[in-house]
Amino acid sequence: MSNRTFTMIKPDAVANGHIGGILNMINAAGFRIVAMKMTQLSTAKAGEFYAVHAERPFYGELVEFMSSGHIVAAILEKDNAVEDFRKLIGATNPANAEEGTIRKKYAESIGRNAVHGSDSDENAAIEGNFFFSGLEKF
Ligand code: DAT
Ligand code: MG
Repeated sequence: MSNRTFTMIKPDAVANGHIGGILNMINAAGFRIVAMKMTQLSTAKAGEFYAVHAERPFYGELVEFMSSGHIVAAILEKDNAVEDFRKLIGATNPANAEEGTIRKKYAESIGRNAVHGSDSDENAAIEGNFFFSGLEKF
């Protein structure tokens, strides 16, 4: 069990002015922000980040959406970070997300679902390294 995970605040939530609200929920749940940046992904970079979904029918839509505007990328620290953060963000489809989760509050749809959260310790490390250099991760 690692104590770090990786998140993105997605273009829908950034465009709708929810960066502050989402960061408040992240801090209130006990996560420390280790590293953070705001940037916009090219379609190539978004495609690389989501390469694991390349064969899924929604891949094109996902890549287009994730490169459509600014995102906030961050590495978060807490005991049991990956599992606890997945609980905090809620189900992929906000229609199934529990009360009190970030997606319940801020997601618009299954595609425009406000936040990303890594699904394993291995992917948390890969995804954190995709956005941040060693110098930034202290
Ligand atoms: P999660 O982000 O909860 O880990 P995932 O890894 O299964 O979900 O999918 C990655 C993203 O792809 C998800 O956050 C939104 C998009 N997506 C997933 N299923 C979708 C669908 N059926 N239609 C449109 N977009 C979808
Ligand atoms: Mg996933």
